[in-house]
Amino acid sequence: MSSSTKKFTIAVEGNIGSGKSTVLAHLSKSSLCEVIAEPVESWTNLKGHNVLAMLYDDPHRWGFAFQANAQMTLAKLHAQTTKAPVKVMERSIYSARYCFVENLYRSKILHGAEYEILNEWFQTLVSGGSCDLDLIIYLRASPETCLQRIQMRHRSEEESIDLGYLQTLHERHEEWLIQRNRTNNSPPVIVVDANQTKERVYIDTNTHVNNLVSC
Ligand code: DCP
Repeated sequence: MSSSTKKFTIAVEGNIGSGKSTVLAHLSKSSLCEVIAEPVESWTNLKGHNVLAMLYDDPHRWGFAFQANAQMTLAKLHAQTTKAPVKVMERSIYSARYCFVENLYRSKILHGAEYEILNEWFQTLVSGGSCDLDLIIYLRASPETCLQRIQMRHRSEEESIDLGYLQTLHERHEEWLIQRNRTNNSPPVIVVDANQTKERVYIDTNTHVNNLVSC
């Protein structure tokens, strides 16, 4: 395939409140990109059930169900084809597994058996290649910045999120994307300083998307 017709898939990753949605809204204005937003709406209304609120209200009861559903919905988005040269995803099945599932397990919220079941499903879902990525853009923000942004946006389900939770999730992102301890078949990772103003973050991400397509 020539470089002009080759298609790319990018995942925009980063902690809760790091600014993924605003970066995606910005990239959606580019004719190069087709944006696939994370299905948060389907998590707050799963045939009338708000599984995101249920997760935060009682993580021991709902952590497994929430993450099973998140993995499945994300796998479907990975399999979706797009017309534009660059498909941009908000998060991926990889952050569901390496950040959220891992964090719930290490916090002793997920039982060992639940963790193994989710891991087995994850391995099966990614094994066919439909979840492959060409690039990860990591919006790296301090947990303090993320907390401020979460408090400003007032998503009702997230009122219980505190700095400690964001710090542990930040560590999971760092282990995965900076220390690279999941290196098997991992795509390249570009780190963008997401503590900057959103205008600076837009400029940086645009540059990386253009570089990917032109190389
Ligand atoms: N979530 C979760 N487990 C996952 C994926 C998400 O518990 N596997 C939760 C965390 C948040 C909500 O879903 O409460 C959405 O989180 P994201 O960080 O994916 O999306 P945001 O909209 O918060 O991102 P941003 O603020 O960067 O735009």
